[in-house]
Amino acid sequence: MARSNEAAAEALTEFADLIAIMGGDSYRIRAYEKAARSVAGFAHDLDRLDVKGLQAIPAIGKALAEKLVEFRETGSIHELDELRAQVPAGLRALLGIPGLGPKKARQVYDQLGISSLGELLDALAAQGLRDLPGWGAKTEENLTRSIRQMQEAGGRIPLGAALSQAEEMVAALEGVAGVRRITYAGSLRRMQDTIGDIDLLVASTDTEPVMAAFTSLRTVDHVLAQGSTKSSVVTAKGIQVDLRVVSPDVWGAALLYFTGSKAHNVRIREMAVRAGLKLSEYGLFHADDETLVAAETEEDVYEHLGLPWIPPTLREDRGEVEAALAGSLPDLVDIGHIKGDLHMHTDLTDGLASLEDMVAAAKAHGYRYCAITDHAPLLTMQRMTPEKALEQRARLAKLQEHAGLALLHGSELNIQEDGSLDWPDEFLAGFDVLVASIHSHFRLSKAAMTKRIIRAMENPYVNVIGHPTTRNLTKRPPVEFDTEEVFKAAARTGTALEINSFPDRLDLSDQMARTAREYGALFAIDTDSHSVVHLDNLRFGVATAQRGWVEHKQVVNTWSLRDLRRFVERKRSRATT
Ligand code: DGT
Ligand code: CA
Ligand code: CA
Ligand code: ZN
Repeated sequence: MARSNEAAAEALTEFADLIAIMGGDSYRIRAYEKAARSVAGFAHDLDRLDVKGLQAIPAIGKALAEKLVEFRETGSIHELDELRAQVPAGLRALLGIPGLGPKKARQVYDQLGISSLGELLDALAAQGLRDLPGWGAKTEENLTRSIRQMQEAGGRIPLGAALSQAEEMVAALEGVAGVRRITYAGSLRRMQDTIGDIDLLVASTDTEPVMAAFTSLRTVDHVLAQGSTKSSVVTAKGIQVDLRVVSPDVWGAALLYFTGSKAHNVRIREMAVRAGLKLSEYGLFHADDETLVAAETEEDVYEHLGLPWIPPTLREDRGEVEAALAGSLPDLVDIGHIKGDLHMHTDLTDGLASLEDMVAAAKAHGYRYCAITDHAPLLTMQRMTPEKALEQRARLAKLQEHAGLALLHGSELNIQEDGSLDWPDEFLAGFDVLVASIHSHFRLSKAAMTKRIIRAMENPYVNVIGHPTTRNLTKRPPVEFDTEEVFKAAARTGTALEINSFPDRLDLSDQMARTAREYGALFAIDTDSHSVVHLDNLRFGVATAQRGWVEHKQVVNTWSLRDLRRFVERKRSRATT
């Protein structure tokens, strides 16, 4: 989405909130909310449209179109500024607190004089809100939970942003004199979906120049601590980075220690103790005479603990030590196993690249096949039609002649509130493969959501459920459904669950994938690419799958084209017999 669309959507949302807080009429509030969503989902850059063009966007009438033009030209909207001026600053400070909403914000401000998040938290702690009209103990609880969720997510950085920051720093320090090895450790090496801080590890015998180079990197905003073996900085993007320098001969022990997780470390340290050994970041030692047993490589340390090397993505003390001891670690999916991407968009809907460019990019990634899955008509702002889909199919057939990989024609269908889909089965039958996803009605009851997803999976033409929980790590919590029911149905109907590789989605999450796997579900690790560069996100999806213990044979897009086609055919034929 273009940045200007995002900014305009934000202004419209603020409009809606301010009208609500002033007790304005609900029809107007809804109109602004709807317009905000419409603008946010609009595929083209608003900047290119005049008042007339803007009115072609759903939910944008003439008055709103004029406001959008004003916003673009002056950077603000007069009427919005006036509204802002009418709302006291303390009340405005309460806007945007998750779970509060404009009406409740007004209540706590008017009746209790609360005008900051801190005051609100104090009042919650003192159970001082439950007696307000319309509130109760449950309301307090829900609000506390929402705020906690925001605060927990607040300090953590999505994996994608952390990784590019870390790689940039590693590249800048690699050449510094005396640096023998350098890598990132911690939750980033374990590829957790969000990262608290980045941990860099350097092997060197000369710490001084490394520390000097680290603390004076261009991306460093300020230095928190500088020592001879440990320093911490905060980058311009607000990310904390810790750097440790260790002696090259203890590299393995240090890497193991600083990769964590803490829980994994505790487990293997206990194993060491039981074996009469002692494990620290300096090595594995005999407990009695402190002689060194192993330190140089991770493999060495694990081996002397009686364990095979355990991949970092598994190191969470979620059974990996037991599995390693039993020789039953999962045969994890790896990036090299992926034979094609089953979820890619083009500029026919909200993608940025042409069909030709997306196909070329898939080929450049060495794929055997790829599926083009533009949005279907029910996502109305994308303006898909059957004619356009058929025309795309013809273009794809033409491209196939010289493609060098199999081009599959698909679509990303919209799972409606009741679980039905965009097109009738006869039309769906013309596609090679279909993804179906939730793009609306995120807040159904758990029971209704479960039924909705299962109904979609029961459609014989749906092969993959896209981003199954619709979570966005910085914006939206996951939708709620009965995981057991849904994952069982996925296995039963032969519908793969997507592990969406977009770094702010990673959906299914690691833990959800682990559960789904236990119910026998299959997976598709897709990028949901909306541009050529997004294809590179695959590694995030693969890492998430690994963290969910997913094996390569459980991932349908590691299969040969023939097996993938059989997977599609089997589901279709089961339905017609
Ligand atoms: P984060 O930064 O919150 O995303 O998570 P981590 O796992 O990167 O944690 P962090 O940065 O506090 O520490 C990096 C690693 O260092 C951690 O995964 C394990 C190790 N570590 C840190 N503190 C302790 C500790 O008190 N005990 C043990 N056993 N290991 C620790
Ligand atoms: Ca960390
Ligand atoms: Ca750290
Ligand atoms: Zn998509």
